[in-house]
Amino acid sequence: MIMRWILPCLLLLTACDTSPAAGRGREVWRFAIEETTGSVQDAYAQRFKQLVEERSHGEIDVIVYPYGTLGTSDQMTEQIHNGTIQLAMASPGHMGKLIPEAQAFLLHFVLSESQKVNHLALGDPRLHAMMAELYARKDLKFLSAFAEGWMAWTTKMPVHTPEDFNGMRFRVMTSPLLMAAYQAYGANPVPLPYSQVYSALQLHMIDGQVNPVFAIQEMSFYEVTSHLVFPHHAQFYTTVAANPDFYEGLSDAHRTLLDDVVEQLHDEIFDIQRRFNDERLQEIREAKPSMQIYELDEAQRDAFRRESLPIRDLYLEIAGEGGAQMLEVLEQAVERARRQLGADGSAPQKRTEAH
Ligand code: 6CS
Repeated sequence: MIMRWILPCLLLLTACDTSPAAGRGREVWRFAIEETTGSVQDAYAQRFKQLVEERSHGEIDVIVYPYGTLGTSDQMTEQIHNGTIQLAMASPGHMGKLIPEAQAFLLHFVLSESQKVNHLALGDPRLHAMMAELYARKDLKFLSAFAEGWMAWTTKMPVHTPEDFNGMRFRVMTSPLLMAAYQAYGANPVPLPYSQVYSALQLHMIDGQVNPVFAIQEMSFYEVTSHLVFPHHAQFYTTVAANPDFYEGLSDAHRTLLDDVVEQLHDEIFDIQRRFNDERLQEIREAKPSMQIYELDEAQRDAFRRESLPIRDLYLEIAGEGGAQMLEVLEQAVERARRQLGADGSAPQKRTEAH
């Protein structure tokens, strides 16, 4: 609670040179991420910092705040709103409370099995335009969105069928649709902030959680679970958001610079997340040889897919007309990307190499 007020005040006091007005000398752009140092979001933010600082020839300093320094994801969104920070990662897994339509990206079995197809689809300009409109209504500037890899389950017991979730206390991010999604499999979903997941697993308050492999490794979730399961049901998807007054107040040159960097990073981060997820899976294997690591087969995935379908109706109920449009455009984008990339993109890749 104290941090909630003291930190923003401190940032305000030290932000005298962050005025967006042109010609006031050096600017400071504060960028909060929802993950720790060494994560995919950190790689994004560090590269963003490097490119912005280089291209502005010292006119802009970017300060990256890793998860934990400014509070939870919800608190970071609040800080973009009140302008104490200029930029932040904002994942629909938490943001869905504020923008229900964004929960389309949390639905299971909507995406392709091919990461290339998903990357192309998730970059669809129509999706970005819709997100921009929704964010603007909530007084946020939408800058970009990208996937961070396949979501994987780490649990204390084997999971092959929806019945295996029966009664399992399963941690999800805090958006309501995620709770419903795991209730549909029979689990007892427990919404918790990211920072509390490890200790909740360690203290047996929960039996499992879901996150991409790089996060499972760096947050040590594998240490306190025994099974790592790849259902390939969803990707971890996040957005980059800014304070709208900050964005509008930038000089034309700095706004263009920001837009260009964000555009460039969209493809760069795709390769980075693939590398991180592949390398970290190997690290988990080496650090804990007893970890049971497996993929669900097609029949098993079908069973989960069937159980997940009613959640689409719930999504449409929660997210209304805008949500229906978002889901339709997302499905069309996936289909179009599948056709565009052909067999190469749409053929299931050797999955353990393509997380
Ligand atoms: O599970 C979570 O809450 C978090 N997981 C990742 C990979 N990034 C940020 C998010 O808050």
